[in-house]
Amino acid sequence: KKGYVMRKCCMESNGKKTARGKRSWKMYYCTLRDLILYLHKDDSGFRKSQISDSIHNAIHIHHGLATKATDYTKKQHVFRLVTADRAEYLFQTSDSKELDSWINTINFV
Ligand code: I3P
Repeated sequence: KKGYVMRKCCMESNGKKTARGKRSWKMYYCTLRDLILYLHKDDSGFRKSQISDSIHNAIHIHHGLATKATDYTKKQHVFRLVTADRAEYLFQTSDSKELDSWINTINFV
């Protein structure tokens, strides 16, 4: 699965709250492949200039869980992703269909 999403970091991999100044929403082109969510600046994919970016932003979803972020009311169509190493992210999708699709793809991949 691929597509543009907005992402906000909430917790780092140690379960510690993400530092102030690093909790803003950013747009990424997101690709799920081999249990890894790659976040690129745009859909030009694994272009050379983006390789370090995408590795830096890769999220391992094995033993992670995606759920609708019903408690987050500032934006619509948001899900929360908690990873096995206790990092936590919010992702905003374009509509409710995309929301369900991302959640199901992450949880049942
Ligand atoms: C964050 C940015 C986010 C905001 C976050 C801020 O500031 O304004 O949009 O999250 O609030 O810390 P910065 O750009 O300096 O990282 P919301 O959009 O969810 O309010 P937070 O501190 O409550 O996470």
